[in-house]
Amino acid sequence: MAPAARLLLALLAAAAAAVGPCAGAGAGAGRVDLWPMPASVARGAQTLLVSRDLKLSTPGSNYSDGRGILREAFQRMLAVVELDHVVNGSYGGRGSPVLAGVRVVVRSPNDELNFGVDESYKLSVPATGNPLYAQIEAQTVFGALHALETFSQLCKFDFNARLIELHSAPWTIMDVPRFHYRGLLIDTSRHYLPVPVIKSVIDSMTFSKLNVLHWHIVDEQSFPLQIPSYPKLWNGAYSYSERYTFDDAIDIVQYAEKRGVNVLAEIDVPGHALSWGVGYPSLWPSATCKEPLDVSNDFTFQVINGILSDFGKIFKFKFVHLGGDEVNTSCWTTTPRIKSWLIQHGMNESDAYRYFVLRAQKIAISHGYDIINWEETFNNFGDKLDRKTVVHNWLGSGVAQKVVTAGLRCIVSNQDKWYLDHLDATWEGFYMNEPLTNIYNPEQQRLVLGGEVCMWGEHIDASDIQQTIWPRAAAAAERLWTPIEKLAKDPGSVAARLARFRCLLNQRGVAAAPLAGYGRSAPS
Ligand code: CP6
Repeated sequence: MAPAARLLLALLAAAAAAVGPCAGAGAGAGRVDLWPMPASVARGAQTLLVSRDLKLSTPGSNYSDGRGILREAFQRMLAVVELDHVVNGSYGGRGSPVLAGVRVVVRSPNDELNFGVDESYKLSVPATGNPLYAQIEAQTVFGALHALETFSQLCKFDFNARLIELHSAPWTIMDVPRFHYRGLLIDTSRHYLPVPVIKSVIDSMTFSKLNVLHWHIVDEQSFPLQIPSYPKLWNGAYSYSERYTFDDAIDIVQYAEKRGVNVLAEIDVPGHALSWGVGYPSLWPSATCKEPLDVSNDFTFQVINGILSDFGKIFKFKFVHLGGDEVNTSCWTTTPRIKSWLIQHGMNESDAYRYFVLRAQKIAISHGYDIINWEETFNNFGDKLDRKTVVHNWLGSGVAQKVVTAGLRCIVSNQDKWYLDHLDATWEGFYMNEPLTNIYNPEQQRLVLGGEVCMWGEHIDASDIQQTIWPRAAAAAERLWTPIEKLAKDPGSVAARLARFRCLLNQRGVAAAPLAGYGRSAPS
């Protein structure tokens, strides 16, 4: 191409981008506008109209929907596609077939969510038939929820005609996640997040099929959760109002479960736990040296046991996260009482760190949990970790390969790519971060459970958490959902589709930020 022509094309592309990608968001004809991209998609060329009385039917389903998970998800789907905005009677004269309803067949009667539940589904939207019904088949209701989300993304609201159109029927979509663990971390210790904000984060996760909310509840700065076994722990909250009751926590978990989202609770020990001592000062090594938690005192482990016992009544996920990162043991050696305990037990500082982590692991296992620990525990004494341990990477790339070579399971969150608090980390970087880098053996690949993007709370709160999470978390969500052979090698080729998904989030009330470099320049 001649340089002048290339320049002209570049200018045209820049002009189109400057208009903003939402301009074309409603059109949808002739392209696959789904995020994350399903495992397999076939489509045709027929436009359908979606009935404003779209029906849910469940013929011959083994699943009774006693908790209303499916019915409520269907109602939420109707709300996000804005069926209530469709004007009565406006179907006349359009001549397009009208989709009357969605038939859902769920094979398993079990509606208990947990790690590894079957999330696969098949969604077909025929182009002919009278009445015309979309068909969803899934092993579990949680696969059916993903199918409803995919269906909602096929529906395009036409603001002119006040109709919902569904282009490119017939559709046949077969879908299954690449990884079982697709997480997002929130941090309620550095800034309190009100319950409705946490719920809105959960809602937004379902739009890109993320399925684990990692709740970093407590840290050095505040202890916001009520623990009935040790009722003074939440004295470490910022204020009386910046706290979660036991019932709030149950409410959040149930809210998440009904949407197919597991809640992973974390207590980060022995470091990152200073706030515990506000209510129980004997957990501190001394009044002047306050973390890590006192390793020499049995009371420390009684409190951990009490917390995990109460967790058992709230958090039904198979895993609990016990932290274990960034432990600076100097308070242990500078506090004479603890120093002599170490000598008496023949331990140096790193022995005591290991002793603490392993004792906490045993307590968690006694309450029926498998454990997740941050990677420092593996880096320091990986061979001693309980075999139920999942190692949570964060310090950079490369450790996953070492973890699976050692036969342990792993979750990937390398901070150079998947830390949302790094504001200069780009969506392209989020998209391209591959959890199986340098892991080729299929058995070892299976030990990588998935990955998680992390929204640490030091610099964000309720006012800006959603715009900091989205759209970059969605870029990671496609990496974790879509088969690797269908992922873009060049993120530029998915920019327009992600930008349209970003607009969809805005339409649904999620304050997702514009894609930097696409439709707007990056803030400098
Ligand atoms: N808090 C806790 C943090 C971090 C970690 N643990 C953290 C460290 C470095 C960066 C971001 C977050 N704020 N408890 C590390 C897992 Cl860059």
